[in-house]
Amino acid sequence: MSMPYELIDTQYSGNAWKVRLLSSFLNIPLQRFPQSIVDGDLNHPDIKAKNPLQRIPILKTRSGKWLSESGAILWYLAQGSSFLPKEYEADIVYWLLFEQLEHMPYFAQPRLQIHLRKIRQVTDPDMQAYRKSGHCALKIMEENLSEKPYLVSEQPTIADVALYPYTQMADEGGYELTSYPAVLKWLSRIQALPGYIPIDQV
Ligand SMILES: N[C@@H](CCC(=O)N[C@@H](CS)C(=O)NCC(=O)O)C(=O)O
Repeated sequence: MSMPYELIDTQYSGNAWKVRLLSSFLNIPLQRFPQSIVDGDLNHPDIKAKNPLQRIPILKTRSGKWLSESGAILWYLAQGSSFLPKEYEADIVYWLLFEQLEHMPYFAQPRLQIHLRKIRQVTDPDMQAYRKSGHCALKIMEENLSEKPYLVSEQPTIADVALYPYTQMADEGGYELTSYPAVLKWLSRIQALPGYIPIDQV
């Protein structure tokens, strides 16, 4: 077995879960260095030297360089595997950008503020505004997933891994997904893949 990759993460970050999930699907060993966001671990100069934005996940690549941004890490780890097929690279870039620009903020923020930090109510207007944008993203996913089992093809790719965590945890931000049957089936399909791990698996 090859040397494990070093991953700086936190247990309940959806962005970090993407990396652990892909590593488990691909049987890539990881050595985790979990941080506590609330305790200010990310303010440490060591973290700033690895990612000037002081956010996790951060992965040490084989060249010794520290790589941040979950989409970049997924791309790096998936190279040469079925999760990054050459013929769908442009489609995968589309979904990675979609996830960061049109999806993740509208799911991660209400989850963080309502469920994790408990500083907002589900009915607060700013939380409703996040969900309004999030529903636009869900409609686009629903249309695509009504035509095929995974976002870009018949097989799972890093596009699915990128979009999965925050969609799966949407209820923690006050979302109701019953009007997205294709999205719900896709979530179940991903959970049934060999190597699937839940967010709280240590
Ligand atoms: N675009 C980044 C976002 C990373 C991110 O926001 N990570 C959160 C945890 S989910 C974090 O480190 N938050 C700490 C902070 O912003 O202070 C990615 O996809 O990796």
